[in-house]
Amino acid sequence: MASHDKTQATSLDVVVIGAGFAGLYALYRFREDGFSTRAYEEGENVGGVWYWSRYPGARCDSESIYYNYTFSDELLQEWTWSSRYPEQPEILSYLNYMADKFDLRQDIQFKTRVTAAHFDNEHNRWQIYLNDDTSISAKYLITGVGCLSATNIPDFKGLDSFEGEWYHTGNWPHEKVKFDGKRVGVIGTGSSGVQSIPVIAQEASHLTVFQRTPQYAVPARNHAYDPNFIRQTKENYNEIKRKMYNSWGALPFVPHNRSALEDTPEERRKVYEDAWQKGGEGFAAATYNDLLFSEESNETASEFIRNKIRETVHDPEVAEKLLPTHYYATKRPILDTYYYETYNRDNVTLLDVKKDPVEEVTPSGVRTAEAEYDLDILVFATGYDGMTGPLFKIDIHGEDGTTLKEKWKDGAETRTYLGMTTAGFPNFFMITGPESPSVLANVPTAIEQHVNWIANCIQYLSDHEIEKIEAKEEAEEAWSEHCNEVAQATLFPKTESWYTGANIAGKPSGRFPIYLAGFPIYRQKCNEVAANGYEGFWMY
Ligand code: N01
Repeated sequence: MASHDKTQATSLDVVVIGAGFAGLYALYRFREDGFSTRAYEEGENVGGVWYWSRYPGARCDSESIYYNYTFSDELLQEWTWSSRYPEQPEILSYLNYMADKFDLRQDIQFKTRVTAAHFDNEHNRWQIYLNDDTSISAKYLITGVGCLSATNIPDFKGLDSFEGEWYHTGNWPHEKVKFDGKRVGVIGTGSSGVQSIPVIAQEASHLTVFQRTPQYAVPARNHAYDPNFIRQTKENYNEIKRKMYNSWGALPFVPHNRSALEDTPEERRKVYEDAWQKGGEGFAAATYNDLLFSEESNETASEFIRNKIRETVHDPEVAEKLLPTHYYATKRPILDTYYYETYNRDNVTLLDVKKDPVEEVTPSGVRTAEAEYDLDILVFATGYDGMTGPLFKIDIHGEDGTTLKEKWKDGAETRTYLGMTTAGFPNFFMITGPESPSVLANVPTAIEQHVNWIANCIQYLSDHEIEKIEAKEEAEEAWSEHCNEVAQATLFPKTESWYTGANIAGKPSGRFPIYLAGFPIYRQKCNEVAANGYEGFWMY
């Protein structure tokens, strides 16, 4: 506790952790509502995940015209996206533009990590500890730490001995990493691997891909936006926004209102082929309405993609290694740009490390059970300790001193009320927390909905001179049960993924941590709780 002693005599209404999409909007909204607010951000600048993830080929997998804030008409009209799926620097520029437009930087302390937060029962306030050995007191603590900000670097024996360079995609250097003439290894074939592999392959002298689980990828078909399309979009943003807020994933897609099994094989092939040619997230979201519920329906989409892989990859043995077997979209669906085509290059080797596991990293490369691969650069595209990982990086103590990590027992027993609050942790709100739609909704929209709900709640508390709000245990238990029941009716829990925590060695896979009933139902439930005087909460 010595590092917590130099207490700063500063006191605020609200402390926000993070200055990415969530933290920036939270800071804006709470400040607009008249609450003294400060955000703390570990990075040197705004952006959150878009600040850290600078790996080659990094793009978003939601279309840019939807993957933005909708709270400000002015911002919607002023900002123009260049393309359907712009690269990371453009998204980072957008967040910088937003921060400047609303003059947010003056209330953000950069290069500062929140290490701990303790609820002070006597004064009903949070004491928040920073890595510069100071602390600050706030009535409300809001986390905007994202669901995917705790990087996962597998504990490979010998990594310290590696004499080349190594990087994780989620913590990429600001300077360009030069791959030309280098022997490069990429471990991991999720979204980050699938995006970076084709780009790295073009530069490296040789690329070795260490694949544990093959994935389904659908072409992104990125393209520059036509000025007319942009004009129409700007003219119609109100309607687009209405559709987003009323669709399952907070994106304006409407699936065919029928099961994949109601169509003949020929009709189905046409539906999938049209979606494949359009590319993008519509393949999962705008084809059939039961792909995530029926094993048989799911298999029709899975097999369609497997056939595309077989057609694309010239060497049948390599194609075979790339064929996924899990239910399509129960791991995060991936958009790609020439991913499968990359395996037709002479300078690319694909390894199946489920069959031939990585044994250790050596000074000169990677040794698997069967062979040794000499490498100059090793890229970990090995993902994140998702959902609870970013929260567990902060030592958060509730009203009886129990930490969030203890309460949730490393994720096995995650319990929240509405995915925003948890019993025993008063005046504490999580933006896109576990058991909310979070990463299975369009994230900026999910963030706006959460921040607006929390801001209205805090305003209510202020208006009614309430000092403390806390989820009731029975309300939390009911929400967690409901969240899990909804998930169990889908195919998601049948697949091991970062959603379930199965990607992290030793992390227990507990209840499914994402609310799957869809964004409109979720919004309605949140609104009902508020309309009923914050039903399910103790308020003092
Ligand atoms: O991480 P992942 P990611 N040995 O967990 C493998 C978002 N995102 O950074 O599947 C060998 O998906 C692991 O194998 P397996 C998006 O939500 C979005 O790619 O666990 N391999 C897997 O292949 C996404 O879903 C965008 O068997 C190991 C890979 O590493 C989420 O972030 C871009 C291993 C990790 O894949 C995470 O994506 C990037 C080991 N010990 C990210 N440990 C866009 O918007 C792990 N792996 C486009």
